[in-house]
Parts: sequence; structure tokens; C-alpha cells
Amino acid sequence: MVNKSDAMYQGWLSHNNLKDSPYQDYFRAVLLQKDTNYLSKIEKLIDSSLNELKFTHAQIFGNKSILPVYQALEEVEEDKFIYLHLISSDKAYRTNSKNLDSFSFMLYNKNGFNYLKINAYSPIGLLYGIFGLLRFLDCNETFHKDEIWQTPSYSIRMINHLDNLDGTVERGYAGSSIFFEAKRNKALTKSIMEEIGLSSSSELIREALKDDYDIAEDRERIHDYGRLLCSIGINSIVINNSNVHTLETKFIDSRLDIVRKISDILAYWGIKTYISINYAAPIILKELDTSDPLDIRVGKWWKEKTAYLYSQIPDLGGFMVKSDTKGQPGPFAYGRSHTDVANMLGEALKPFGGILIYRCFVFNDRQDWRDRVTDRAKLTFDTYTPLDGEFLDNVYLQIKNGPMDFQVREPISPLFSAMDETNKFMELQITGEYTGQQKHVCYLVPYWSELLNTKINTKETISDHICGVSAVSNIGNDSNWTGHTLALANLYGYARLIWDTSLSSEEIAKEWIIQTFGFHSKVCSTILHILLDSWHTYENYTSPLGTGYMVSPKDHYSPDVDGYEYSRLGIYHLADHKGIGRNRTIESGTGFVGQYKEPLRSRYNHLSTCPDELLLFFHHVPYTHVLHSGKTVIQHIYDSHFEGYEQVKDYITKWKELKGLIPDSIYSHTLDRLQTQLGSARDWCDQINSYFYRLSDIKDEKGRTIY
Ligand code: GCW
Repeated sequence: MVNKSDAMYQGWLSHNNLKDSPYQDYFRAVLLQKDTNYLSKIEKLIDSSLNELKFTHAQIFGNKSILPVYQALEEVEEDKFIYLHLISSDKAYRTNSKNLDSFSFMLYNKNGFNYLKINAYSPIGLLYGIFGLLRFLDCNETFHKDEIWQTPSYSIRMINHLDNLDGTVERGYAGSSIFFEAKRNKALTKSIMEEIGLSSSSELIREALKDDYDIAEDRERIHDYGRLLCSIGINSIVINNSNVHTLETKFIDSRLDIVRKISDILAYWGIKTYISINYAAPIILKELDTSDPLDIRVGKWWKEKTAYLYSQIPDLGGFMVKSDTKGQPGPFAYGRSHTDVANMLGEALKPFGGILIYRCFVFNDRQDWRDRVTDRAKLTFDTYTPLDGEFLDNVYLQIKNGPMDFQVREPISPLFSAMDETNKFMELQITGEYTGQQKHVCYLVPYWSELLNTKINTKETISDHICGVSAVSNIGNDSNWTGHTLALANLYGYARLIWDTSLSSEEIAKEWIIQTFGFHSKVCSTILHILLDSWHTYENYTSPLGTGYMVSPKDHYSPDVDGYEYSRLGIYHLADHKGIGRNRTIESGTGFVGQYKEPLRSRYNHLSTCPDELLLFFHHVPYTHVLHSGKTVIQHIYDSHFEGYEQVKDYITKWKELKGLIPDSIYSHTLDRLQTQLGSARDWCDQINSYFYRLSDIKDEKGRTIY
């Protein structure tokens, strides 16, 4: 069981800073005024709201002190108090000129008034308001104006878990699942497997042990996770891997009880639960011999199945389904299109207000490396744009941020500025599959902010063209949630950014640091520096100038420059002794650039305007090509790699100065990770530099050792 006294377990929600806040006296009492009667299920959110205030009160005034909660102004006995006002939404929407929705809240502090007030228009808005107020005060902000209004940038703010029912997490780097686990201990499970003679096929083993898996015993932890997510505005979670195996297909069948238990807990935090489904479920569950979406039996099956699920979990968010990807059955098995499947499922969900999230990750793993014409980057756009306008309105296409797969730097996917008649979600990846796997520090919020705020014309950004954001979780059952302490800043930052895309990555990092570590200026400035610098540092010592990959195909972590070069996966850097890069231009390349609209199309198509950091994604150039920075490509490779390594060294020096200023466990654990990062950065630096030195035969201007 997890160590809940771990210094990071409370994440950013210890409210320790309030012990010194000039506003602490307001937390002596609460007045809760409700304009309307809310349904009992909504009372869960009121409970959570009051519990958060009780917890805060105890932090300030000690565990024995009880927080009085009043229902009417005249009853309040204390001099100062928190005033919660749940206003009927009809009234608020009618009379207010602000752009309000059910998640909105207003913080109010007028000089001379003896309360801090939160106005909200729904119970979840109230809970967000409480967390908003606490964040404001934890960060020692002062009220410069009477009213602070908040409404999120998107109405769906989602986290995707890649958790499997047996407790494993695909691309998980922080322990096992917090949702699911095996009931028996591992040794026993292993001995049973041996006894029944199963060792070769994991799918068979999982199937044989199917009744051995359940919701994780530590349900309090799921509660605590819900609290963390709710405090930063996440309102939707897909609880299982979008690669849905036989075992997880039972979530919509005999193991629905597990989904219901999780969804009951998350409802306390205003979070809707979604399930990843396998589109071949009617066959897997042995109820039909086909899953052809145009076979009426299949449509009927899904309608009945969905009705059953909603009878058990009325506030289920909906389904996520993965389109045609390796090893997963797709609609093409029946000669059908993506719309056929998506709309069939969308229709089944519609009567219940559910939505279907259709993940558009397509990927051709049969490409021949000798073929220079086919370009994997073009695939998603080519597959989906002809279908624009054909999806039902409760179907959302979830598109990865770039055309490849969560590399440290990719151009924005051209799909976001196309398909105007389709609901689109952007998918980000919090878990660092290709960005150091939470062994390296790599704060990705600057990248995400850049992507969401990419201008697509003079008035609009990418963010204006999507209706929600989703991201692959980086959470596991490690005591500090994310393995690397500093990786928690990515979860925090992701949610804060999609709540308000105008927040800067620096503001977000500061919020996280202050709430987590307090106000000590050296602690704050050191951690801020490391976080803000870390994405570029990682980029510096790994693959250069937008090439991506160069990782080992086995672990996606360690350097392997040619790991994918002769594979069938369509990922090639095409380096030879003269030059490097993939020519994707319109005139002489694969034509991928033609998928963009102006101004991005011209910007990327021309060498003279293509940003340095994406140069090799779009162009093949000689090593002597001069970048906008004034350096040649080869010198940039050498310099950035040596620099990246030195930067990590410097993080270690700076981190060591924090000894005694932060909890010991965090200090030593993080130091350990930084040292691992340094070792890996050294491997990256030496292998990449040696590779290009040997290939190009061009010496480093600065004469440093290259092997
Ligand atoms: O790149 C791949 C990852 C897979 C993942 C897939 C996807 C969930 O390596 O682990 O599967 O992307 O996004 O579907």
C-alpha cells in the first residue's frame, strides 16, 4: 500500500502555505447559500466542496478544530468567513454578460466586506471555485480587483489512462495502475500459471486468471486522484487502455461492476468516466459472429449494450475507440469506413447524451524503407479529411498533436486546420514515452502551449479549431504518483493550460512550485529554472532539428540512431555522408507540406522560412547548410549535444544547493533521477555526435572529443 505520508502524495494540495496567509481568518467558518434544490447525486459535489474547506481549516487551525457551516447569513457568528453562493444557472446566464458555463465561477473580495465569496452556477462550478480560491491564496496572490471570473477554454478536459485490468500500464513509468490490480499476490499467480501450464501467451494467461483482477484495493487513492484532477479542472477520464484486450472487453459485460465503482468515486469530483471499447466486442464476447458496422445485428447489439451500460451507470461519459492501428481490428476488415463504425457507436450513445471519441491514430507498418514516396506523416490527413462533415455531432475525432507520434518536437498536425465540419480533440502525451520516461526531467508545458497557440491566420489559433483536449496520463501507484517528482508538474501544467490556454508555461510552473514547495526563493528559482529549461535540454541531447526518433525501437528511451532506419514503420532520417532530413516539400518532396494551409504551408515549404527546430522534418540538407542561427547543421548538432549534457550537469549542481531546503526524500530521489539522466544524456551526446562525425567527416570547430 502506498505511503500517504510521502511528501509528494498531496501533490499541490497540502495548503501548507495558508498557515501564513493574511487571509487565513476567513477559513474560520463557511456560509453555504443555495438558490435551488439540487438532486441528491449532486450533493456529492457539495460534500467534496465542504470537505476541502474542512481540510484547509484543519491545516490552519489544527486537527481538533471544527469548521462551522451555516445556511443563512444571520446565523454566522464568526467575524470573517467564506461565503459560497450557488446561484440558479438560469438566472445567472440570463443576467450576466460574461461567457459563463456550468464550470464557471467568480471569486469576490470587496474591501470592507468580512467574507471571501465564491459565486457558482452549478455544484461543480462551486467546487472549482473553492479550488480556484485556494490556489489563489496558496500562491499568495492578492485581490487587485473585486471580482475574478473564470471560465475554462474547453468544456471537455480529459485524461486518457492506458491502464489494463491486470494492473499493468502501457507506457506507464510510475508503477502500476491506480485503478486495477490482481487480487492474489504475484508469486501465487505465477505458480497457478505454471500449474495450468500457461507461459507463452500473455492474453491466454490474463484470460485464464480473469476473475483474479479487480478495482484496486486502495480506493482512497482513487479518491485522492480525483481530488487532484478536479482541483485543476479535469472533468473526464478514460479509465482503460485504448488498446482493448479480451480481458478489458469485459468492462462492458461481466466486469462492468469495476467501471461502476470507479465512476462512483470520480463522481465526487465532477469527473465523468469513459471506457475504451474494442470494436470487435460482439465477436470477442461470443455473442455475434461479425462486428461489421453495417450489419443490422451489430448496430442493434451496440444499442442494447449501451442502453444496459447507461442503466447501470447513468452518468457514463461515453466510449473511446481506436481506429485502425497495429494489431487492432478496424472497420477495413469488413470493407467499411471509419464513419461507419464511429456513427454506429455514436448513434448508440446519443439517447443517453454520451459521446464517442474516435482516436485517429493510423499507422502503416508495412512500409518499405526503400520507398521514398510514401510518407507516414501524410497518412492521418489523407485518411480523415475526405470524411469531413460525415460524423455525427456526438462523435469527436481525437488527433495526436503532431503527424508522427509524440516526439520531442513535431510540427502541429495539419488536420487541426482542416475538417471544419468535424468535432476535434487534440491529444497530447503527458507520460514521457519519447521524452525521457520520467527518468529525465522534461517539462512539456511550453511545447503544448506553443502548439495550442499556433496561429493559423491573423485572428485564429489552433485552439479555436478544437473543442477539447485529451492527454495520456503519467500516473501510477508510485507514492509520488509520477515516479519523477518533477513530472507531476506536467500533469498539473497540462490541466491548467487547457483550463486557460492564455496562461504562460512560466506562470503555471510557478503556481505548481509554490503550492508544492512553498515560497523559499532559492527553491522556487532553482526548480523554475530547471523546469523551464528542461524540454530544450532534452531536445538538445537527443535527435536534432525535428528529426525525431533515433531511439531504440524496443524501449523508446535509449539512443539508437538507425533503430528505425531500415524498418517498415515509415520513420526515416535519411542521413548519409552528405546530408540529412526528409524532404517533405511540395515541389520535390513527399508533398506533406501541401496538407497545411497558409501561412504554415509556405513557412514550412521554404528553406528560407522553415524554423531551425523543424528543419530536418521538412527538408533534406547538407551538413554544411547554414541555419538561421548562423551555425551549420553539423556544428549545431555538435554544440547542442555538448550543451544538453552540460545543462544536465548544471541541474545537478543547482539541485545539490537545495539540500536541507526541501524534504529529504524528494531531494535524494530527484538527485538520483538527475544522475540517471546525466548518464543517459552522455550516451545520447556521444552516440549522436560520433555517428554524425563519422558519417560527415567534418570536425567539430571547437575541437572537443568525439569518439
Ligand atoms: O506510439 C504508440 C505507442 C502505443 C500506443 C499508440 C497509440 C496506446 O507506443 O503504446 O498505444 O501509440 O497512441 O495508440
